[in-house]
Amino acid sequence: MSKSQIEILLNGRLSPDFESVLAAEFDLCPLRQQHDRSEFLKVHGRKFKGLVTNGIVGADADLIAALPSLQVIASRGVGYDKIDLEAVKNRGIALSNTPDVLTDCVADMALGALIAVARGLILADRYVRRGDWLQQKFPLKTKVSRKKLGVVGMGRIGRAVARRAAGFDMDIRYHSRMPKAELSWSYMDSLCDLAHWADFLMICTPGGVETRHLVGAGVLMALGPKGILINVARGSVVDESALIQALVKGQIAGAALDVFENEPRVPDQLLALEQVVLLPHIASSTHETFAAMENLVLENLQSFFCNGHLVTPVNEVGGQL
Ligand code: 8YV
Repeated sequence: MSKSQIEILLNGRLSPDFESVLAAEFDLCPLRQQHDRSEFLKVHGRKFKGLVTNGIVGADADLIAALPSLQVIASRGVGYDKIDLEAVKNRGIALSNTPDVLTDCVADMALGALIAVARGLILADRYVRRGDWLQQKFPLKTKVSRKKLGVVGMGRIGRAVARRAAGFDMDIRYHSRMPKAELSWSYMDSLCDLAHWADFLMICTPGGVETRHLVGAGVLMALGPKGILINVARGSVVDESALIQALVKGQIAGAALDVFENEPRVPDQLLALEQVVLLPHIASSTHETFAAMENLVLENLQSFFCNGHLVTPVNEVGGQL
């Protein structure tokens, strides 16, 4: 395809190679290169028909308002909680995300994080490097197979996690807004009851206002002193202060967190806790998955500007991961 004259604004970063691919096809302008963003948008905002972003940075109401000709937003990532959906809907802007292609990697990482915290993998690695193994054997940790896994949010990622957990002979139950008739795993209407039942509680639900602080002090108390929390969804789903309290007081046994309320800033109290595995929001971060997500961003833009249709449109508010 030869380079089109269509002006696209880039908010946030994509892979450098992919930014070059986009720049070869569209008139691409990375917003980060502008020293005075609001002045730039005041002068040039009107010319952009497309906005490309990622799931972490998104597009807030102010940015969308500064782009009066905007027709389409293509976001890399499945979560779109950082995109102001009200503005998108009011203006009739088309919005695409990149579902499915990241599901495997996120689910792989979810199980990896669960095993890492339960079996103490990160601590064990440090133990060997420090030479402590020469003195004594590494302490016993928690078994993973045949345990009870509670999945919060049974969309694509929750299901992929559950399928993997079934391979570990785990007993699986889930909580979501509605039971899914097509699934054989047991549904639990109350998140507290699910947490009480589970050994491991896995958060796979979308972020946003609807799920903000869904996991708070009550759910953590219910999970109990042997329970482990794993979050590969959004930091906003967990009340981080309540989580820190629960960990410090031994009300839960441990946690594996790929996402944080104010990432990339992680509270000092969490940094100090050995029973927590901390990951820098990398559940989908593989060469293969990023290439697939970015390819989908490109396909969405090409399709939209060719025939007005998106390949993977975001159809509903509060969709599933
Ligand atoms: C990515 C994610 O880190 O897809 C999401 O919603 O959180 C992650 O897969 C990011 O969004 C990629 O841009």
